[in-house]
Formats: sequence, C-alpha cells, structure tokens
Amino acid sequence: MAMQMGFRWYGEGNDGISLSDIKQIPGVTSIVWALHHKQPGEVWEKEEIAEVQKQLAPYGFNMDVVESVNVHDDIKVGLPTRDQYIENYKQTIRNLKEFGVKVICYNFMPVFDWTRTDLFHPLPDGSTALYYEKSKIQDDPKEMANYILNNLNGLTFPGWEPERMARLDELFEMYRPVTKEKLWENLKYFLEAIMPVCEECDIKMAIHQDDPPWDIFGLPRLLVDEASIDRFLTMVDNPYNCLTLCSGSLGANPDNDIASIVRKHCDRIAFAHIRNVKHFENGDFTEASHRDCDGDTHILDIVKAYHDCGYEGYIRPDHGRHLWGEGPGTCRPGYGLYDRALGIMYIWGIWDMLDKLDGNKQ
Ligand code: CS2
Ligand code: MN
Repeated sequence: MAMQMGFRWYGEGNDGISLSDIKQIPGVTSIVWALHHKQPGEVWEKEEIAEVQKQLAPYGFNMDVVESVNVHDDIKVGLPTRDQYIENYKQTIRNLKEFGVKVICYNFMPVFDWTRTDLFHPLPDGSTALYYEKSKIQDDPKEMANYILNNLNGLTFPGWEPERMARLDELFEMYRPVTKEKLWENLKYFLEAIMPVCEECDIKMAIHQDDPPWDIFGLPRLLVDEASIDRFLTMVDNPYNCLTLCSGSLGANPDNDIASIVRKHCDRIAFAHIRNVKHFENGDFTEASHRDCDGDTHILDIVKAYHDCGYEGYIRPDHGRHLWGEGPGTCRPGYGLYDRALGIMYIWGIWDMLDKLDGNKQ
C-alpha cells in the first residue's frame, strides 16, 4: 500500500471546487473535510456528518480525515469550563467513529490559526500566493485580523470565525496569564482526557504545527521545531497521539530539517501536509509551487523520507498558488484547484519513480 492521497474540500455550497473536479485529479481517495459551520466546542451531530457522507459516496471518496475539529479557547486557556468542552470533543470523536473517520487534524494555536500579511501576493510568474511580511506582524493584531477577514470575500475560514475575531480584545485578555509552559500543560490535560476515547474509537489525533513556527503578537506557540515535536510526542506517549506534519508551517523557519523529522517520527505521523515556502533574507517568506527548486522546503527530500519509511498514512498538498483566473472571491487563499492539483501530480511523480527504482509495482 502506498500513502493515501487527500484533497481538502470545504463542502457543498461552501467551496467553488466540486467533487467531480477533484475526482479528475489522479489518485485522490480521501476528501479532507470538516463541518465548517460549527463553532469550536460544539458537538458534531451524526445527522450533520451523514450529510457529508451522502455527498462523498457517489464519487467513491472516503471521509477518513477531518481537518479540523477546532479546540475551544477555554481548553487552551485552561478554564474550569474546559471539562464540558472536552466532553463535547469526546462525543464528536465517538460520532465521527460511526462514519469510519481515522484521523482528526487539529491545532493548539492561541487566538489565531495560520497568519499571513498578504493573501494574494503577486509572484513574478503572474500567479498570486500567501505572503508573510515579518515587519508587519509586530504591529496591531487587529489590523492584521481585519485585513484577513476583509479579504475572505464572505468565505468562511476555519480559525478565522468572524464571531471569534470580533472578540479579539477579550481573547487577548484571556490568554494573558497563559505562559508557554501553561499552554503545554493545557495541551497535555486535553490529550490525556481524550486518549481513552481515541483508543476506543481507533481515531488518531494529529496535531498541526503552528504557522508561522514562532511566537506572534506576544502569544506563545508550541509546535515549532524538532525539539518541541519530540517533547509533544513523549509528553503523551500514546500511538493515538500523532502529528499532522506540515512541511510548509515548519518550513517557514529555514533551520527546520523536515525530512529528518519525518524519518525520526514516521510511525507517529498520521497525516502529511506538503507545501513549499521560499524565504527572503529579511525574514519574509512566500508560498511557492510544490516543485522543489521553487522554494526552500526540500520537497524531494521530504517525499523521499516518507517513501523510505514506507509511509502508508494520509497525505495532501497544502496551500497552493492561485492560478489561471483564481483569486479573491473565486477561491479561498491557498485553496484553489489548480496548483494543488499540480502539487499532487508532482508528489505522485516523485513517489512513483521511487517505487519503480525500488522495483515495486505502482
Ligand atoms: C492551514 C491550517 O497549513 C494548513 O494546513 O491551512 O489552517 C490548518 O488547516 C489548521 O491549522 C489545522 O488545524
Ligand atoms: Mn498545513
């Protein structure tokens, strides 16, 4: 068995890309999905999950991977109310099990999910891509949040729920006493509470790294490099406590050697995100095509590391550029159709050739 290729899709009526478009990309077997209308902390009901199942079934896609079931801020902050939200999370896991879900991708970033200063930054080839200008992030978080919200053109984006962003002052206030160590403790508390349910349901929790992998706006960020990943996996040393290893998030720091993290922790990687990033000397970075030489993430080494390890988990192309008419209003930043499809073909190209060199059948 090879790795299992997935494609992130935001749901019927919520994504300009159709399942029949995705069906035409070679080798995609999993739709990486979520209930995007749910707020963090709410239980995902079986009837709602069944709707998605009904949409995917005619195309033969499985729904093995969810990205993301977002974690409520009270759990991250460690408030007494967290226990109720943890109970809700457990119930969601049990409900997802009924539909054959195998992996839950999530993150533990305070306040913001991924952060960028330009969502449609022009590249020399005429396409656009997500861009991070380091100097801008020292400023007012509200300015950045408003910029992102105003450029989503009415599209929902997990982690950027307008309801949460409207409470930004309150959120920053809530996180004020949460030091990095406290955040680690709260993550441990959460995982230890849900691990028995994951075992019972045979569902792996796969944490996504922080993006970018460093503290922003004075907020602590945990999963940023090899040492913090080591700490995370030993802190809760359970085969159901896994990683979504995101080459793009980690790759924003040029010191991270992602291929070596893959080799070290392959058995704990349940889901792989493949994305390429190009750095500039002043600390800015832009997202790039998946082709190795277009960025600094070393995509060839990473895919080879997965291949050498006999990786059989899920994988998906992560953010791509916006091409051929894609742009604000037609696609979510990073989630157009074309560049992600090209990324898939690049990944398959590497994988199939490595298989052939090994003398294996495709
Ligand atoms: C991002 C994130 O890098 C990525 O894949 O698009 O939004 C990611 O989906 C979440 O952080 C996972 O919880
Ligand atoms: Mn990712």
